[in-house]
Amino acid sequence: MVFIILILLLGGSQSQGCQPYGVRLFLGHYFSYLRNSQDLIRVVFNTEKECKDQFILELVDNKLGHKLMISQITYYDTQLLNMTQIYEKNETTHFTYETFIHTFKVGLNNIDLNASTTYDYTIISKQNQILSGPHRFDIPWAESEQKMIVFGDMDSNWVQNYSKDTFDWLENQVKADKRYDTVLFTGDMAYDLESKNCQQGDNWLRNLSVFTSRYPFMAAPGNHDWGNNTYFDFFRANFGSLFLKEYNTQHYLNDFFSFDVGMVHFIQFNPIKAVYQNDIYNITPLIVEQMRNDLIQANYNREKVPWIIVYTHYPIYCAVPKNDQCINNFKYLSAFEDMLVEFKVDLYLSGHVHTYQRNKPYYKNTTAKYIQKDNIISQYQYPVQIIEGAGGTDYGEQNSTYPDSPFMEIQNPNHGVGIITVKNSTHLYFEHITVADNKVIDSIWLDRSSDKTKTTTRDGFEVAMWVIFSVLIVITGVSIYYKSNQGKKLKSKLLEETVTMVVT
Ligand SMILES: *[C@@H]1O[C@H](CO)[C@@H](O)[C@H](O)[C@H]1NC(C)=O
Ligand SMILES: *[C@@H]1O[C@H](CO)[C@@H](O)[C@H](O)[C@H]1NC(C)=O
Ligand SMILES: *[C@@H]1O[C@H](CO)[C@@H](O)[C@H](O)[C@H]1NC(C)=O
Ligand SMILES: *[C@@H]1O[C@H](CO)[C@@H](O)[C@H](O)[C@H]1NC(C)=O
Ligand SMILES: *[C@@H]1O[C@H](CO)[C@@H](O)[C@H](O)[C@H]1NC(C)=O
Ligand SMILES: *[C@@H]1O[C@H](CO)[C@@H](O)[C@H](O)[C@H]1NC(C)=O
Ligand SMILES: *[C@@H]1O[C@H](CO)[C@@H](O)[C@H](O)[C@H]1NC(C)=O
Ligand SMILES: *[C@@H]1O[C@H](CO)[C@@H](O)[C@H](O)[C@H]1NC(C)=O
Ligand SMILES: CC(=O)N[C@H]1CO[C@H](CO)[C@@H](O)[C@@H]1O
Repeated sequence: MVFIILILLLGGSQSQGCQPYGVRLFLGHYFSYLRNSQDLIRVVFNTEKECKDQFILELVDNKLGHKLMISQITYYDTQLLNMTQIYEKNETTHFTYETFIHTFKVGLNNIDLNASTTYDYTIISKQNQILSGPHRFDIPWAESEQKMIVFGDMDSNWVQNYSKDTFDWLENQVKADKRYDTVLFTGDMAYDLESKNCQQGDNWLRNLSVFTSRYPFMAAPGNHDWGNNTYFDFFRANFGSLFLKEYNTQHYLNDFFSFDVGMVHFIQFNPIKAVYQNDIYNITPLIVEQMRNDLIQANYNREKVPWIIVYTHYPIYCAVPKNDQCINNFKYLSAFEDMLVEFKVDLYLSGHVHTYQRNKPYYKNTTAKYIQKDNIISQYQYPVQIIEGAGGTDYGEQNSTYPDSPFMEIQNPNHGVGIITVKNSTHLYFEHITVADNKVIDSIWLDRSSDKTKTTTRDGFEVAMWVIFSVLIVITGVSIYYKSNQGKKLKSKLLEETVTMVVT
């Protein structure tokens, strides 16, 4: 009798802790250089209890309505994040927090991309009960246009409700079934992820699935994501999308990853130790090396994937007065900035400063060469740098502008997000939207069409010089040809005269 009640109790509490929360999508290693066809897109969620093998992922092909049941036929894994254990030996910091992270990987063998790239998915129990969904994902497959949302520095505390407009805006995108290939998050979540015994991070997970269950969430780690021991435990367990296990050493915490979406190669790097000048284990050169190797490959592949966008939490140029990073990041990050120029990176996106700010192409603290006509930027040898740090946070000033700076083109502290639209191999469109009123307050085009045909990549003066030079060459050539022909014809007769002519 007692035995049966015990089983019932256990069974009851088990299923109680088995409600999925924090449903989120990540692009898998199919999009990284590993090109792993078994890891196209990941569906990840948390449960309070272990609940191992209790879930089935049901996929429905949006075009044909074919139903696929994914459980054993695909990768499924449950991982415990035991913060209690991570901090139990720390004298100053103690957490009591456990969560179980479930990962399904959808592979090419599970779906038919020829039929459809849009799938509805539902997390159901072994007893066929719907636990979460239906949600929807798009596989970034289209060879045509790609679209990405970019923002950062956002919490879900809602003391001042500063992130509410951003959440609402994102929710409206989902409700309107807008297609975006991915969300690039420029760092700093929940202020902080591990605060209040990780409850802050746990709430953030619960709240963000409004949009992460629809759009793959590719996050850069920020300084508010690193936890009390500075090891990013919560971040990496919950958001460690494309990190490579072999790079995860005690001090090198997977600070780099990259992936391709259509026509764009994305690079994320985490230079936290460089910008806070506490790189006691000399980690930064390892990131530089990994990034250099990656950029070499990306440049080989540039015909197919013409755009390169680098994102991170930290800006190279910002305008917060007396802020060490705003004064010195161009020095602290110079090894990275040099690579942006060497490999002709198109865009550099960051967060950290709680504002929207678009900078001119800038290099080593001075204006760099580029051409701008209306809002079209072309012939830039240095990337356009944009700060997207206005996701909305109770932490710090939210509504002030910083002093104008020589690199600054526009600044706006109202909460907002950026949208990148890659039109084709020569045109990329960027716009910034304030979320409260859904208004585009800034937009630019990056135009690379003149990069290919050399004659049009010059400015007016250069073009004129080239034209004059070419005309001179042609005149010289023609006259030499004419003279030599003439010379041949009248060889013996006019030899003396020709020689005289050339000499005079
Ligand atoms: C988490 O770690 C604590 C401390 O080591 C331990 O007591 C607890 O049993 C662990 N939880 C699980 C689910 O393993
Ligand atoms: C994290 O560290 C700070 C300062 O060292 C401390 O005030 C805080 O209580 C710690 N958090 C936890 C959950 O122990
Ligand atoms: C999809 O189409 C390609 C050719 O366009 C073909 O090689 C491939 O086998 C098709 N895949 C499926 C799953 O039908
Ligand atoms: C924040 O939003 C909640 C829910 O809509 C509301 O109850 C609360 O009063 C708001 N707080 C502020 C400071 O506006
Ligand atoms: C323990 O926590 C403190 C901050 O509270 C941190 O400075 C220290 O690095 C932590 N130690 C370990 C071993 O994680
Ligand atoms: C960088 O440029 C700013 C503005 O032009 C100037 O005030 C500052 O001194 C420069 N920093 C260095 C280290 O040259
Ligand atoms: C900025 O926000 C603070 C509160 O954080 C408020 O006191 C101040 O009035 C705001 N300023 C403007 C210009 O909105
Ligand atoms: C690329 O897109 C731009 C902007 O939509 C357009 O003007 C241009 O003609 C396109 N180029 C090609 C080759 O399709
Ligand atoms: C703003 C908001 O919706 N916050 C919610 C985040 O998630 C926690 C836990 O579910 C809720 O308590 C908050 O209300």
